[in-house]
Amino acid sequence: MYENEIAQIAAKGSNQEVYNGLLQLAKDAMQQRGRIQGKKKIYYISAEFLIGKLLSNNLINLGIYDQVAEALKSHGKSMAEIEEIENEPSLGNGGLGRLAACFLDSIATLGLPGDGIGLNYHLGLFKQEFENKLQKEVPNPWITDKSWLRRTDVSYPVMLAGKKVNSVMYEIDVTGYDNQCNTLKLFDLDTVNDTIVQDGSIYFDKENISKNLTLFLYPDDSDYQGQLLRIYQQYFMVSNAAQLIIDEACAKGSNLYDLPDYAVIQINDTHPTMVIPEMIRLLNGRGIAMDDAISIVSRMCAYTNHTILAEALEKWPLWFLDRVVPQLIPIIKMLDVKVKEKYQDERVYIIDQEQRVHMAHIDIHYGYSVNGVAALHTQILEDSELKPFKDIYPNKFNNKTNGITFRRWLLHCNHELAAFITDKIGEGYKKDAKELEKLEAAAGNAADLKKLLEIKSGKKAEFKKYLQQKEGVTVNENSIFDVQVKRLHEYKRQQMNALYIIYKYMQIKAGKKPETPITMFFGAKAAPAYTIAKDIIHLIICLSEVIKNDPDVSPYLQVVMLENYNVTYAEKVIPAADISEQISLASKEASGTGNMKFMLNGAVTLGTEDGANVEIHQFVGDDNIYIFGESSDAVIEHYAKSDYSSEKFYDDDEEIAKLVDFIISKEMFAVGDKKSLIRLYMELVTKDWFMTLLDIKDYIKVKEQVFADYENRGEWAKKMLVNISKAGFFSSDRTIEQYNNDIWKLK
Ligand code: 26V
Repeated sequence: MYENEIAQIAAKGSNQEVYNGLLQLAKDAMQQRGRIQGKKKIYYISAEFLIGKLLSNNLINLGIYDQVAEALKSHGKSMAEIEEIENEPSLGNGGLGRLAACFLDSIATLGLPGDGIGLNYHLGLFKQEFENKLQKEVPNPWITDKSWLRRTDVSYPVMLAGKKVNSVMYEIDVTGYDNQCNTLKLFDLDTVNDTIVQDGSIYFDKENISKNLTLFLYPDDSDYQGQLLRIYQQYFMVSNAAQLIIDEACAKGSNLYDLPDYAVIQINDTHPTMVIPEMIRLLNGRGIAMDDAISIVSRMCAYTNHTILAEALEKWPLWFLDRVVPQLIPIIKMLDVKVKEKYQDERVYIIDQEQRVHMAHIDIHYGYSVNGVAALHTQILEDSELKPFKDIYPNKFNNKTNGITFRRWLLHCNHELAAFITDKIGEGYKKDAKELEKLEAAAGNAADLKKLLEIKSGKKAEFKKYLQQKEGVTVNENSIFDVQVKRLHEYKRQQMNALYIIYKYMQIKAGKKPETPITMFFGAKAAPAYTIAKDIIHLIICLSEVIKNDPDVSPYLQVVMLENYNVTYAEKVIPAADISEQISLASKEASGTGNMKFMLNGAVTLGTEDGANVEIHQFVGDDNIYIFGESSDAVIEHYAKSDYSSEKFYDDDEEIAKLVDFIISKEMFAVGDKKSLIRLYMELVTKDWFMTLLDIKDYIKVKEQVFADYENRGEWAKKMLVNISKAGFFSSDRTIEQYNNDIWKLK
């Protein structure tokens, strides 16, 4: 198919022309494929869709990737060069947004009618730059003249603080793998004006809603105006969603009382929670009695929880909501009264004594399903965080362990590995990921294992080249690639990995050189107002510098902090990784999805028993993963008893103190910002909320074992093979099948 068109496009002069041609071809092809149809549709409402670049992914799903790549090659061009032209939309922070993107791919691939609904942030999340070894945030415009976005004439009125605005809906087609299309619908306002962001700063006038509503993803909400803006965004998103859902259902013949037969809404974390009162308000406005409206909406909405961190659970002061969405206040108050009439337990109230609205509580009382995102996470929700709700609604709770799309995270990002797998077990795994299990038996001989190691070496060399071009950094492709890439947060404990670097540095200084040199890669954005997170970035960059400048150490150890880590970067670094760092404090990482991407690409996990690591451990067995650290039960107990004291660990253990002290050593002060280093040092010694010092020694011990085991290349290759073979469970196709069977019930 499309032979002539592809040949013509490939023959064009500039990369930009080729890109434009392929973009149009893919868009036309998706239109021709048609829409996935069905009476009942899933609406996945999410404030974030971290979709990444779309060209390769769409060509793969359309089945014309190889053809295009061949044609380009015959004209001396490569897919990689053409991909460079596309901007990556940064419409997400991290795992939650990327999960939404993987889910859209799987929903379409399984042929389920389902659309994503979100916001068309003009500048997305900030772009990260490093200046003086510190993170600097700059705007990241991504919308260009020709793009995947399609403007529609769908528009809805939305009342924001008593003033009416009219939305405009954009669409991006989502093609299933060898299947028809769904759409991602992104709402926007025509009045939003990118020029209010002056001088490359991400700070702007947050008062002027009509000009800035969809300018940024989650503007810094450390201040009051930022928080208000976030409520404006959330309401704008869900009011549009609710109006669209009602319209589409009515067009298919719904009388509104039977709305749950036409639409199911998955609420991705609490950001879209206001869809519940908004939908009730709209139905009531169309003449449906309040109790009926509540019953209809409650049978349509399902909620996914993505974190147990208290600071991330949204609680909006009632008067904030009153300023932005006064029309919802009577509804929210009524929903709260009904709860208070039924239950005398303050922990389940929607509006608390301080007049704050607990968004998750709305979801749990007025939705029909509550799910966590990995087995351990769901268990913790049921047993502790949400226990009072579990007692009231035992049947609402369920687990849906996260997954990733194998189209992007294997077929697209690791052609060599995909070809090897296909050669061994055929194409079946592309549609049924569980078939990957066949690989263990099919590829266990010495020649196959050698080939697996060669593929990894190839990806390391490729990444080395990319890094050289992109950042001007040269790494040793024969070193061990140890990778920790994820948002920066104290609970993810990048600081513990940094303490290991200090340990290794000291060991090498003392003459204990590693058998194989080690390169430690980090990639992480910190929230603009999260001081300690920024201090940790600074620490890592300073360590990188100290080591680089030390000729005793630099041949054996290198630290690289990747600038502006994003989906595109992930696609390059994950296939090149030997070791996957998943070292969160047990109980704190709801699931993690990077862990699954690394596993699928043959990296071995070094991690705590947290989130989906627990399930990865069960699948691969003790010999193919490295687990360390205190259990989630022990950690939860430490919090309950408030008996963890980092000061005690520091005072009682000289080895630990030596590592922490290095942060404020003269070597570090020579390259870094004294204030930031001292602040981080103090934080670790006196607070350490996420118990770095509790696990550091076990971490060092197990990490040393990992590096020792790496030396037996044959045995290591077997571990890689088992990890790849057992990754099938972590396909988002499996996750979506479970959402559909247990929650959505579309077919
Ligand atoms: C949000 C915030 C916002 C305010 C300050 C601190 C803070 C800390 C964490 C978060 C996370 C919000 C929810 C989230 O992104 N959760 C992630 O969801 C992924 C997909 O389910 C999951 O794999 C990750 O473990 C989980 O952290």
